[in-house]
Amino acid sequence: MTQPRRNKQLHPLRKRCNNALPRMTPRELLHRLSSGQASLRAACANAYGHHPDLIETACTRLWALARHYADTFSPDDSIVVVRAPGRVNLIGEHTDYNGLPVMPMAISRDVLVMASRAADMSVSISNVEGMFEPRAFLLERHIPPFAPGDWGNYVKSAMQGLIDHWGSADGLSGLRMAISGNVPVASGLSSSAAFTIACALALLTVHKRALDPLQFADVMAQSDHYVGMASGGMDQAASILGRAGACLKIDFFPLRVQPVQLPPGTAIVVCHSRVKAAKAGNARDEYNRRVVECRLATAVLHAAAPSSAREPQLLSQWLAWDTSGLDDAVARINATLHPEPYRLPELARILSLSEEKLRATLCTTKTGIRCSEPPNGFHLLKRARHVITETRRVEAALAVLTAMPPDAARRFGELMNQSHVSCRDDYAISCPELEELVSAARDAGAYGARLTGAGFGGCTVNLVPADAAPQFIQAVNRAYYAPHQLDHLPDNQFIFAPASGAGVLVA
Ligand code: NG1
Repeated sequence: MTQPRRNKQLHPLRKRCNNALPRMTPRELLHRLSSGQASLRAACANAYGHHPDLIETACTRLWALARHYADTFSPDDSIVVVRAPGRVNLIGEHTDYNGLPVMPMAISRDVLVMASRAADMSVSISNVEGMFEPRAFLLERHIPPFAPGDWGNYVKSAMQGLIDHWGSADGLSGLRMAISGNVPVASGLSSSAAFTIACALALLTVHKRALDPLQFADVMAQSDHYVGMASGGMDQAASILGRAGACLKIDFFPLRVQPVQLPPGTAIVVCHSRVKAAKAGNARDEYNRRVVECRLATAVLHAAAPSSAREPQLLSQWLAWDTSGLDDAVARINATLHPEPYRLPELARILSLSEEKLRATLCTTKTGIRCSEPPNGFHLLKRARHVITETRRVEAALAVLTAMPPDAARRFGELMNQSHVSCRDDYAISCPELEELVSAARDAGAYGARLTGAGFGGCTVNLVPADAAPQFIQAVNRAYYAPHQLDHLPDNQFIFAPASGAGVLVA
């Protein structure tokens, strides 16, 4: 059990709330917003950047949040306001749950939570946009989930994650929370991580409890299992540890973060395919199956050449004992795993396990979801090859962005293009719409274009010359959105600069 640290100096993410305002009521916040108070604008600038449009948008959202809170709960509660951003992954796809590196950046779209201490242990949540029905539950040591797929489980997962970390719900009281978000949902931009982190940060801030940001990211990655995902920790790390102006090279076990600059004169444009990559249903099954295939590949690789060390659970652990480096690891994967899909009887024989044992262990995710054998069998060679070559591309991207040669944009873009091919051909996570978008982006002059996030829909991420970004957007609009009659929709394309991570606006 970990005791909460109460030292004020260690307040969570204090560095990010340098300009945080003291606790106030929604009524006072509305008053300050209507009078355009400088300290409020400074808090917004600190979180979102100094451009007047960004500050205006932030103030408008805060206004709606305060009004909603006042109408739903009370205008006179003593409230905190926290935010947590979504993220876009530049390179390093499906590597995180293998313990291997990623390179995302936090984005300016985020989830805002206004919260106050409840008089009892109840947590009540209301959504400004009306996308989600209100929910209420009790804070307790073990919080029973709502029905599977219920959005309220994301709030519960945040609270349960922190309670598990502390080992008890002692000293906590419930919360009243109003939530507002503008991260597109089911698009691969981590709206769910932004959501859970903002809820957890609200609980921390209301109770003035401390958590080191790296530890916070670890706790939040663990809490994801509450909603049945066997994901890695990229989304949580990016949302919590994001830096304005920098993307992040993130390594796992232990979690480490290295900020890196994008090539000068480039911009990141994200294009939404408008195919929903919903994490309930098929996309989740496909995601969990990739996780299982990687574990099976690790076991088969280890069985072929056992090391004296403990049996590896993750491809990162298998790699660590293969001291000869990534190129050699790719060669060993190609030499050891056969291209034909693996069937359970063959796997059981190779791993000296009964089929039942295999189903109950390697074919079951950490969250207890049993992954049945796909009709065509498990694709181990392709999945393992993607993960290891993707790791090599992340390391190559880091080298390019650290050395920053004159042709850094072209070289980084080329690595993104190679990543996309591997995601499509070896990991099989693309879809026709993403393919169309990627080729539209290449035709429109992107240095690099690839799907981003889990795949099966969602967004592409594109590295483009900054001064040509508006023309790029128009060209992709003509090539993709207009022919699909999607061009009337809002939020098809975004220009994102790396944004700061989760933080506190009103403490
Ligand atoms: P998305 O679906 O893009 O939020 C998912 C995982 C990540 C990572 C990527 C693939 C969740 C919540 N997140 O991201 O951890 O594995 O896929 O790189 O499932």
